[in-house]
Amino acid sequence: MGRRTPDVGALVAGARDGDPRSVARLISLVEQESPALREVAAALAPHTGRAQVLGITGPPGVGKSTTTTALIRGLRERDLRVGVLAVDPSSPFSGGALLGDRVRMGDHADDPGVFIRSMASRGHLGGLSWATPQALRVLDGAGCDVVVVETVGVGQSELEVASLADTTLVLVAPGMGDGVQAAKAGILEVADVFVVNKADREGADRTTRELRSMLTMAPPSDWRAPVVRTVASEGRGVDDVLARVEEHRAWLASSGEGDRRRRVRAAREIEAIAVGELRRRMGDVGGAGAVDALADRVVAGECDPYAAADELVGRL
Ligand SMILES: Nc1nc2c(ncn2[C@@H]2O[C@H](COP(=O)(O)OP(=O)(O)OP(=O)(O)O)[C@@H](O)[C@H]2O)c(=O)[nH]1
Ligand SMILES: [Mg+2]
Repeated sequence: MGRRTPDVGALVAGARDGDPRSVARLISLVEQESPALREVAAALAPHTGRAQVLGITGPPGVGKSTTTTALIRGLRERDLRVGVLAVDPSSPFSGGALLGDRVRMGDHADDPGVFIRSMASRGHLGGLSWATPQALRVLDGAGCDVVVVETVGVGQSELEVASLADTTLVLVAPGMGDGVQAAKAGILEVADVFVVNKADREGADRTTRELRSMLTMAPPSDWRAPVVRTVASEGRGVDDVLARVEEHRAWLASSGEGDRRRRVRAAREIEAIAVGELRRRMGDVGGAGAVDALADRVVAGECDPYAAADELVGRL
């Protein structure tokens, strides 16, 4: 099998058998925007839609990776297969098949039920890579019951992770002044579960109280985000987080909200692909100097830019 002509069928079959190298290769094809992507997507489609996507966001250093590692342990105890996509992590993970060279491995590197992959965020700082939804599909297709997406909460990325996830965990820690700030930044609406991590530190009570009182002011909803306290570095509170995640999963199913979120997600994906395709065709159309020729006419006052744009679009 050459690098240039991947045997997509074999890779997808391998991924479904839990072969980490096949999973890694498929995610690489996604990252490289391989021409084989369409074939990959088509081959994966019948095998996707099962995984629960768990978004984890929060400010730098709040304990996202530590929490993810603790969640992996809890999920493995429940005999669930876990995938992890870390978007630009600055700290190492442990516990599973390393799908690439950007994340260092820890103590239980040989667990075949865990796939971990780090992805560079492209486009904007801290934001989710455009490739993340496709990589999610690979892990879903590879039979992961839960896929955790960790992204550092700066700017828009917590909103982005929430748009990808079925269930979004927002982490805060005492003493970082994050409780209030998080709420102000609109995080209140995206959090399905709040986690006050580093509960071993002073101020955890206050942060928890602040969050709870802010939540009482949120607009009424069928689902009220619970506030859970954890000491992720010691695994404390993690079972409680998993219990809330399970409750949220059940609520998503019974309320119809789960289907609604997935439809929104699929619609965004389709739009992004379509816009990308239009851009590419636009490039083809404009490539032969067509835009330059139109620009000359606009500069010469022979036509206005709207008419020129219409002409260009008309050639697509
Ligand atoms: N005291 C205490 N320290 C913790 C806890 N959880 C994590 N830490 C420590 O906090 C530091 C940051 O943890 P990470 O899990 O790397 O945090 P992160 O949010 O993934 O960080 P970035 O990916 O860089 O944004 C590490 O030194 C952890 O050991 C906790 O519950 N209590
Ligand atoms: Mg991290």
